[in-house]
Amino acid sequence: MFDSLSENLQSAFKSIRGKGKLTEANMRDGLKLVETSLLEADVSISVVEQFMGRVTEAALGKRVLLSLKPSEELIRIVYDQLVAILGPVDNTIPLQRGQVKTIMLCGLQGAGKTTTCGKLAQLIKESKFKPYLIAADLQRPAAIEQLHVLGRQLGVGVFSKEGASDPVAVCQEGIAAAKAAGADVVILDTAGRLAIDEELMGQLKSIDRSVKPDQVLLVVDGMTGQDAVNSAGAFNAALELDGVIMTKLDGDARGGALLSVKAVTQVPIKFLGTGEHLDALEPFRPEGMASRILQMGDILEVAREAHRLVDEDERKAMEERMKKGQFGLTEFRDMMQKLRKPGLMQKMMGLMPGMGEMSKALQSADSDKEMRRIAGIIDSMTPTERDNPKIIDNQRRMRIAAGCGATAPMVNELLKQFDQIAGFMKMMSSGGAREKMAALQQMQGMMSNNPMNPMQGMSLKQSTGKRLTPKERERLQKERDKAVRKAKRKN
Ligand SMILES: Nc1nc2c(ncn2[C@@H]2O[C@H](COP(=O)(O)OP(=O)(O)OP(=O)(O)O)[C@@H](O)[C@H]2O)c(=O)[nH]1
Ligand SMILES: [Mg+2]
Repeated sequence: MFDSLSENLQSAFKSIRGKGKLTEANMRDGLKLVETSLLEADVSISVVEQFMGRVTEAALGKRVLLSLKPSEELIRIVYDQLVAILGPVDNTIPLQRGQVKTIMLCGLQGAGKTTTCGKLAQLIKESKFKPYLIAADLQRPAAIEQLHVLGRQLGVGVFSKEGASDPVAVCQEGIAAAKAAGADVVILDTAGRLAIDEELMGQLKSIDRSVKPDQVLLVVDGMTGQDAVNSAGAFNAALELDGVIMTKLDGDARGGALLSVKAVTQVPIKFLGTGEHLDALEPFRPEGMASRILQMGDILEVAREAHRLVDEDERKAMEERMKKGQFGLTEFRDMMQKLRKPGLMQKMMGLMPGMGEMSKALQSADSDKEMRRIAGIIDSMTPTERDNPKIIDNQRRMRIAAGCGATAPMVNELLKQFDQIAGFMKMMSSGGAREKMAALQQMQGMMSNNPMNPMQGMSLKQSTGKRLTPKERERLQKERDKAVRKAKRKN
C-alpha cells in the first residue's frame, strides 16, 4: 500500500540521517523532500501546506536540531502529524441487541458499494450479530442479482423487489422484512451514477429523510485520487456523512486521497477496502496507517487479522489446549490450512515492520502443493504421535515418511517447523504486547530461513506501475536525487 510514498519519505529521512552537524538549512532540505513526497502522492495542496507548516515548526525546534538522532525525531513528528490529519475516528458499527440499526451506503458508480455491503455484513456476522441487505439500487438491472449472490455466499438475508421503481418504498418494506427476520443491522445498497447529479442526490436525500439511517457512509474509490476527495465534499454537503469507506487500496492508489479526505471535508475514513474478497475490509486506524506509511509496521492489524482466522469458540478451545501445552500436530495442520487462505499470508507480512518487500514475494508461492505435502505427513502419523511429537524417533520417522511418499528429513523439517510455530503460538497467547512483538520478530526470522516456508521458489511480483508517466517519474526521481546530493554536500 502506498509504496512510492513510503519510499520517498524514507529517502527524506535518510537525507538527514547520521549527520554530524544538523543545521536549520539541512533540516529544511529534508523537509523539502517530505513535501515533494506528499505532492507526488497527490495529497491536496492545502493539506500539504497545513501539514508542512506544523511539521516544519516542530522540526526546526532546538530540540530536534540539537538531538543526536534528528532523523528519528523527524519521523516521530511526521508520524504525529499523519495521525493528526487522519483522525480521530470512531469506527464502531452501530450494534445493539433488540434494535434494528440501519447503515446506508452511497457513492459514485463502481466505487465498490455493493461489494462493501457484503464485506460489512461479513464483519457484522463475525461479531455475532445478524446483518440483512436491502437492494435499493433500482437503476442497474443486474444490481439486485449481484446482492443476492453476495447474500447466498454469506448466508445473509437479502430484500429486493423486482420491477419496483421507488427506492424509498423498497427501503421501508425491506426494513420491515429485516425486523420480521430478526436482523440486527440493515445495510442499504443504493444506486451509483457516473457523476454527481441532482437526481441521484435527490433520491438519496429522500431515502435519508424517510429511513433516518444510524450511519450514512460514502464509498469512494481510492484509486481516483482527488476526485474521491471532491465527491466526499459533495456527498457530505447533501447528506451529512458519518464516514467514508475507501476501497481499492490494494491497487496502485498513491495515498493522496486517503491523506486528504478528513482534512478537506472533516469526514473521517472509517474502513478500508483492500481487495475483492469479502474479508478484505479493515477498520481504519490512523495510528496503524501512519505506521504503515512510515514502514514501521502495524502490529495491531496483524493481531486482528490473526484473530479473525479462527472463530471465537474455536479460538477459546485452542487457547485452552495451548495453555495446557496441548498444541499438537492436528491443531498445527488446521492452523496451516487456515493460513493458506489466498493472499492472507502476504497481507500479514505487509503489515509487519520491514516486511513490505517480503509480502510482494509471497504473490506466486506454490503454497497449495506445499500444504498438501504437510497435511500428508501429518495424516501419516498415529494420533498419539500427533498429540505428542516428541516420541517420534528414527524408526517412526521412517514409517511416517514411507506412509506418505516423503523422506525422513522432510518429516524432520516439519517437526522443527512445528516446534517453532508452537513456541510462537504460546507467546502470542500469553497476552503481553512485548511477548507478541517478540513472537512476531521470531516469526519473521523463521519465514526467511525455513526451507519449508511458503516463499520457497518465489519470484518477485512485477511492479504494476504508478499513474505517473515515465517522463514525470524520471523528472521527480532526478529532483529527489538532486535534493539528496545537495543535502549531503551541505553536511
Ligand atoms: N481490488 C479491489 N476491488 C474492489 C474493491 N472493492 C470493490 N472492488 C471491485 O470494484 C468493482 C465494482 O464494485 P461494486 O461493488 O459492484 O461497485 P458499486 O459501487 O456497487 O457499483 P455500481 O452499483 O455499479 O454503482 C467490482 O469488480 C469489485 O470487485 C477493493 O477494495 N479492491
Ligand atoms: Mg452496486
